[in-house]
Amino acid sequence: MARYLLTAALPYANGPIHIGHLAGCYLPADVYHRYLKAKGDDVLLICGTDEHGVAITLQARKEGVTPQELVDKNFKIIHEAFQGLGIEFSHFSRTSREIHHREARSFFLDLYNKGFLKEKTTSQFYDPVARTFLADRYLVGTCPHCGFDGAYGDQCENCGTSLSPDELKEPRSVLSGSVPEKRETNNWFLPMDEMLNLPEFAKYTERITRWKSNVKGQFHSWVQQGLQPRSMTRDLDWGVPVPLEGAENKVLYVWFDAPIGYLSATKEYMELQGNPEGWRAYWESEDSRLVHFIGKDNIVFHTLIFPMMLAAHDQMVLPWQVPANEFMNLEGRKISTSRGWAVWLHEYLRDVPGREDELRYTLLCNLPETKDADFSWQDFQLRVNSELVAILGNFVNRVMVLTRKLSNGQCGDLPSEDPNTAHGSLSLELDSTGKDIRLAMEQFRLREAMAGVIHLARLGNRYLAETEPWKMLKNDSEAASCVLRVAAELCAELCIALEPFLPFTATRLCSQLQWYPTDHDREAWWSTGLRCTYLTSGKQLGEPALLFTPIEDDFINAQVHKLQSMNDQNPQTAPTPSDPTPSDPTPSDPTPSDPTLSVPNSSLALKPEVSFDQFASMDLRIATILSAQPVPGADKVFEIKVDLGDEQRTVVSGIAQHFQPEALLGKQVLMLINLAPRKIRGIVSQGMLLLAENREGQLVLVGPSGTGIRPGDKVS
Ligand code: B3M
Ligand code: ZN
Repeated sequence: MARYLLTAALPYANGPIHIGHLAGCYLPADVYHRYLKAKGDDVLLICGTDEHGVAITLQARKEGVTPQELVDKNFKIIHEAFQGLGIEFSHFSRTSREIHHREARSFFLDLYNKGFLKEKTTSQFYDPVARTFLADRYLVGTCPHCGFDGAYGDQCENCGTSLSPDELKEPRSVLSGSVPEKRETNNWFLPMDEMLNLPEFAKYTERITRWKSNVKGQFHSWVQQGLQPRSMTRDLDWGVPVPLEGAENKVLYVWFDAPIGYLSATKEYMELQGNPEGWRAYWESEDSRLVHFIGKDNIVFHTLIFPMMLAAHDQMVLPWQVPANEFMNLEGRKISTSRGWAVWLHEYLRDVPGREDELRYTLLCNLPETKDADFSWQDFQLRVNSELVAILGNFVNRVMVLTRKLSNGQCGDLPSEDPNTAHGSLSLELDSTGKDIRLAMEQFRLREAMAGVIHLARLGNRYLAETEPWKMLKNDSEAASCVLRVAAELCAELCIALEPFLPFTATRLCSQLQWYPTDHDREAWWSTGLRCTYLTSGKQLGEPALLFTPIEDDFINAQVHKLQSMNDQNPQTAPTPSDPTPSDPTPSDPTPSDPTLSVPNSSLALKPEVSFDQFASMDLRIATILSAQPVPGADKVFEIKVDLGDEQRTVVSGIAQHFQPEALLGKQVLMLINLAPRKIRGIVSQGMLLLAENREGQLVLVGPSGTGIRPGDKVS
């Protein structure tokens, strides 16, 4: 039994939760938590709202309420929405609570007393009318890149470029509209450059080899860029006051206090449990595994800044894993809350009651684990109708209805053990699929694990199709009853396998079977793969009922219409396509999605028909890879030189997270050579390499190596 402390990024209480947040971290955290619990591990999942920082004060201003009123309102909406979707935290706290303020202050003082926080004077923009220093977001002006008048001090939302306040032309204060002046102010800086060498931190970086490549990539690119001391205090009046003399009117930087929220929430939980020292086992003991579930924009804070803070503090556990996800888009476009381009969880739960697992399922099937993914209402309908209804629901319903017909809902006897029968081979396949599911879970490949669970039901359908018990009902009822018992056992097994992913369905299935797994049943299945006999001969099953019903076209159309009309209400800000990614990345996202490589996200989503002429206009050739090398500052793409027989070309291809450069040398690959050249990362890319994506989201070469084909040969 291992001990785990799981955390899910503390959502800002500046607004509700949307599907992008869910796919980014909350759903994976919940699934993993349920899985570890089922396996019998000692595990906590900690979360809460992040209630400080400029994100809150700006939104409160916009809504004309106080920051406190805003966070009180959103805490409630967020917390209830999570509960509604079955996201189960061990504890859900808030960073505005007294215990958190106390904890954050004492953490800061501890680092200060150890010499890790250095005071420095810098000059910052100051609003002489509002009499306050201005955070980057409180400055607007003209973007030096695109000329948009309304760019913020940290980013231009028109062209996506990240800015520093000094780059803004004609800066104005958001608060008073006045022209800001520069004034000197003191703040306290964390010397990140020096802290890289802390022994605790250095030891921790060895774990990083085991991490997902997107996380590793960002970590390394931050370190390679060279770390700078970073200010951990701000001139703001909303947050945790800095516990030092001479720091009046200053608060802790929100990214200093927020991750400490994981610790203060654990302490609060343990106090509520009547075990005030209980947090130590999770935060201080060497055998504890700290896992941060986050989205990719939070990677630097969870792999560098917070671990450095922990390393500088006493005896703290540093992250064991940071399974960060990429972004979830919506209908092919970036989710944008300001543009109304989002599906809000609390609205979904209100408008589509009783379909919690349908949303969980669609998101789990599309988790952006290795690259940005997409949610569309059409895919939602397809997933529900052709997978949940047609595979899972259909299997269970057939078993329930046939058992009712045959024996009034009573279970028959099990057949004798014989590997050469249909149930023998079913059993072998169930074993091996179960093994795949468990391995995928251990490696944080939740999408694949979800697919594996549906495959169990698919195997059940196949078994029924082979044995055709409906034909035996009359003349060989004993054989039919054995077959249906085997199938009912699989339904029971599905209760266990489904629980971490689709808990509402698991509960409904249990009550249909009138059977509930014990802790031992769960533990055996999830930790060792032991499949028990769950039911007994003569056991009475419950009433058959449909687990899922199809989603009608009208529903989908209404949802798409709602999105569109929300978007129309924000006319000056039409959604931008999410791909290709515009211009330079922000520092927290050094890896924009690569426009040269288009792989369909879902094998089910067919593209529209093309004419023969359209097809014939594509010049497809065989290319041999001559060299592949990383592109500085972009960890997803390689610069690749290829031989096309009578010419050599360069392409920039987004395959860097799937191959070592050496593994590509000499390989043949399909290439679209008449794609218009385009500049990517400053390199002109002259074509596109075509690869296949397997079920795990890994790219695979599909070139014809070894078949006597030469570079430049046509493909038609
Ligand atoms: N509130 C940012 C976010 O919601 C931030 C996470 C804090 S985790 C300690 O993306
Ligand atoms: Zn701009």
